Amino acid sequence: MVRVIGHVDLDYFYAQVEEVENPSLRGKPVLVCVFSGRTEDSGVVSTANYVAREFGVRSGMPIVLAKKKLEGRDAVFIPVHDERYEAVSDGVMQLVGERVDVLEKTGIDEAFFDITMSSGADYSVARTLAAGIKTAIRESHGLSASIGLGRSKIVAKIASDFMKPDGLTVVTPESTVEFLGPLPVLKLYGVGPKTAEALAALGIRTIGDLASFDVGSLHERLGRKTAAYLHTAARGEDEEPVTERQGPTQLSRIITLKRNTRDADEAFNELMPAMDDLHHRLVSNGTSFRTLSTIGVLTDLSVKTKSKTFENPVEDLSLLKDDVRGLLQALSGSAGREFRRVGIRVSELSSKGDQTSLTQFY
Ligand code: DGT
Ligand code: CA
Ligand code: CA
Repeated sequence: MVRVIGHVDLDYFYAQVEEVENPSLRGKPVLVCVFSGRTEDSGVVSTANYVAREFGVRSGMPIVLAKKKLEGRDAVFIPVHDERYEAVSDGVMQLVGERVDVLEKTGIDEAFFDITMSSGADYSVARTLAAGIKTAIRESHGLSASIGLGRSKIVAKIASDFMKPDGLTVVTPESTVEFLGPLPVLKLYGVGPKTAEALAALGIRTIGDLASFDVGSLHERLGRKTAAYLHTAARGEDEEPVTERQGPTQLSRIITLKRNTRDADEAFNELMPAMDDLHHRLVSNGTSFRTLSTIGVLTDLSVKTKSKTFENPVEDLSLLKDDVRGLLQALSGSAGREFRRVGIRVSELSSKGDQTSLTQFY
């Protein structure tokens, strides 16, 4: 099955958090710095906003050098506030986690996600979901993020970096080879300066050069494993799954209706098998949930949801058919358009024997 993998990365993260904290900083060069304390200016730039980057300032640059580049520019130098960034990171990750099938956090400001199921493997639905994630991050944290979507982690990661800041780059399976082709090999995950140099010696500079290079000769020069990896990566065909590190935070099922409709009962009847399937998944894992949502993808591909939160964890989803029907009716009433797809989602999950999360509920 074709997958829809995403990579989300917050823009100029530490500096942007500082701008949210103090909006008067906007428009000025802002540099978040790790001051080593040896002398007033010793230390390095942790990150800088895009205004400062215009003047050549980069992460890791000595503060002294950055000061030179920004002389007379009214630049602001701020010490790092790690706890602040951690808290924002937690909030953003939770919010993204609630909107995707699987989330894999890979750094303080970035994560891979899989939305194959929730998009029904439809890249136009996936684009809408990703735009919704960006909006949610902006609305609840005031931050811009860049998102890339593609068939694999390699493609998603390159795509999120492609149009920074505030980017949304969707690389469909069909356009993958064309998208990757002109990019330098250094953009490929796992290709550092050393490998890039070895490849340059073979006349390989772009990912396209790599994709069309004879695999046999690549084996000879770089060894079997590296060659095999590079060959697959150059086509964006890596199979590496997105893996949740702490168990899922939500589970969902979405289906495409036989025909577009505003009729909630008709939609409900078609959703039933998916609801049963989700019920069995929950029972077999011993998982209960507190929030039940229905999802409607409308004919204009906009995505709407209605949710209901229960006071205590619910173990038996099959008892909630009337609630699901009611949520679908409310959704259809407020949507103003026909449904194209409908779905069901349970979140705020807890598992039997998971005492810590159970006690949190009481
Ligand atoms: P972006 O994603 O290019 O818009 O900019 P950032 O600043 O978000 O860069 P990213 O995603 O590579 O790093 C996330 C945060 O990690 C960044 O805001 C500050 C910190 N960081 C990144 N590189 C360095 C570094 O070289 N030194 C230190 N101390 N911190 C760094
Ligand atoms: Ca970033
Ligand atoms: Ca990052």
